[in-house]
Formats: sequence, C-alpha cells, structure tokens
Amino acid sequence: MKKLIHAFLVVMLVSIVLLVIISKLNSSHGYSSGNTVTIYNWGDYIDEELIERFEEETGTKVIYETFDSNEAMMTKIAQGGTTYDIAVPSEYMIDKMREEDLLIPLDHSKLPNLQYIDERFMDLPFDPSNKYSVPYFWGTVGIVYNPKLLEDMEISSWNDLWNPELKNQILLIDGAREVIGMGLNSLGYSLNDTNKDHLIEAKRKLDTLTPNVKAIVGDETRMLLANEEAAIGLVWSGDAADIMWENEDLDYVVPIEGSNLWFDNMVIPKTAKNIEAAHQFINFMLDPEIAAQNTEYVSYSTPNKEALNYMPEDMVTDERFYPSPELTEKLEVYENLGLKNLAYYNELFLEFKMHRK
Ligand code: N2P
Repeated sequence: MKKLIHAFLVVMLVSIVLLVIISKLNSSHGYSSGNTVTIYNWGDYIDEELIERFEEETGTKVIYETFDSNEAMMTKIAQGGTTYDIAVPSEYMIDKMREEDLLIPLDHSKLPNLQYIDERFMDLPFDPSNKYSVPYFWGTVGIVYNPKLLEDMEISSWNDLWNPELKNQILLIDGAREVIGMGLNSLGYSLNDTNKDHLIEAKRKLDTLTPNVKAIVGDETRMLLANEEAAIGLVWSGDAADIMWENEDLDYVVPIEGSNLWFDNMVIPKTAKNIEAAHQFINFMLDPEIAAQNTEYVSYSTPNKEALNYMPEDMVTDERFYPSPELTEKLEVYENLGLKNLAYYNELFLEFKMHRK
C-alpha cells in the first residue's frame, strides 16, 4: 500500500511539473492562457454587453480591468505584474510606451475592419502608419457647466473658473496633463510647454484656484455634475456628452484660449499572452455596428466613419462633440515631453493636490 501511495505521489508531482513547463512554454510564444484575453481600459469606456457578445461569438473569456489616468496605466504595465493583452493609452503615452519598448507591432492583416476608420484619425504623428495602435475614441478637454446654478455667469474662458463666486463649485479631472495644462492655457502658454518658469507660474496660478475646487475626481464626475452637486467640471468631452444626456440643463464649452485634442488608441503591450485574441478583440471593436453601439453607450466621439451611419443624427451632428477639422486644428495634442518633463508635470500636480489639503 505504501508503495502504491508513493508511486501515486510521484505521478502527481511529475504531472504538475509538466503542466507548469507547458504553460510557461506557451506563454513565451504569446499564445498561452487558453482562451482568455485581458483588457486594460479607462473606466466607463465600453458597453459591457459587447464584452459578453465577444465572449459568446469567440469562446474567449475576457478579463477586464480599468484605470483612470495614462500615468497609472503605464506604471502598471511597466511593472509587469498583470499581463495585459490590450490597453488603451492616449497618444503621448503611446509614443512613450513605444520608446520604452513596451508595445508589440500590430498585424494589420488581422484587422480588416481598420478600413472603416476615418483617414483623419490614421497615421498620426504619435504612431506613423499605425504600426502599434488603432483608434478607439477621440475628443477634447473642456468645461461642462450648469447655467441654472450659475445664474448669469458666462463661461467661455479658462480664466472664468477663477471667479470668487465659484467657491467650492469646481470638479477637476485627476490627471496631471489636464490640470497643469489648464493652468498653462489660462496663461496663454502651450499645453506642451516645458519651460520651468512657465510651469511654476502655472502651478502657482492653480494654487489660487483651490478655494473654488470642490474635488479632484475620476469617473464620479459624471454623477456629481448630473446630480447638480457642483456647477462646473473640467472634463473630457465624452463625459460631458454623457452628463448632458442625463441632465439637459448642462452645457459644454472648449475654452477660447485653447485646449487639448486627444486620441485614445488600442495597443498590444509587450507582455501580452494572447496576441491572437487581442487582434480578434480589436477587430471586433472596429466593426461599424459594434463601434456604433459602443459609442452610443459611452458617449465619446468615434473615429469609425462607417459607424456614424448607425448612430442617431443629432449625436453625430453635434459640433461640441464632433468638432470640424477647422476647429480641431486650433487645439493642441499632447506631445511626449520625455521622461524628465513628464515627471515634472506629475510632481507639480502632486504638489497642487497637497496644497489643497
Ligand atoms: C473615460 C475616460 C476617457 C479618457 N472615462 C480620455 N482620454
């Protein structure tokens, strides 16, 4: 009997070792994890019904996690703890990730639905020929405001936010580029300014906004503004569109001094384990009807030209959310300012947050 138990234990041990070796070998070829695909996306940035549909159609299980800033996303991917098959960074971060060798070139032959993307969103300077990324959503940064709570106050400039009557009325995005950018723009500087004196001046100016800042938040912004718990929010355009569906009293403006035009694209990080399924998922999201459903759900602006035909007319003709090329030309796209400068933006933003406490 003892011998039998011994033999059984040996067989068990050998099987376990073999299993571990097989799974390691598979993952080093990028095709492990049987049938799962792990996706890392911004919060509130997909219609979850589409995840289920992808799972049903392909038999691939989706593991879905969210982040709320490019910086947080990049740190987690660089650490490599969780291995993501898809992530959705914005342009300057795609450039930075490529520079740090964190991305895998895409196989365009597996992405036939790429033909539906408007040329205007392809081959942009942050990723020539879309070697590493395909467009997901795009938009602007601006101010959503509630005229009902503001009486006759006009909101059209970044500097309007410094009005002392707005005490405790403003919600800010928890993002270094957005907030420091607002400070820079309000002084007439570029969103990509790296001049230290200008950056310090912007940070000092932001410190004086503190009495008006109610909170620095992530995805809760939508709910707080729609429920009229604050009168003003610094937001990404799609969040504004969504809030305005909830509460028709609100409006959205891109300030006259200028603002940010951004593009969020899907990429496959270097650590991906299921490259095949990652391409499949990306191509699925590029399908015009799927993209239209996703866009109606999240309210951001789709780069998928064909998808526009499946969407309500009033949504796609709204210039606040589908600004013309002439309007977007006046806006600035964030550039990858390099490790040191980006770290400095983060440092100033942290100091600004501390100043509030
Ligand atoms: C979605 C956030 C969109 C991010 N909640 C804009 N880059």
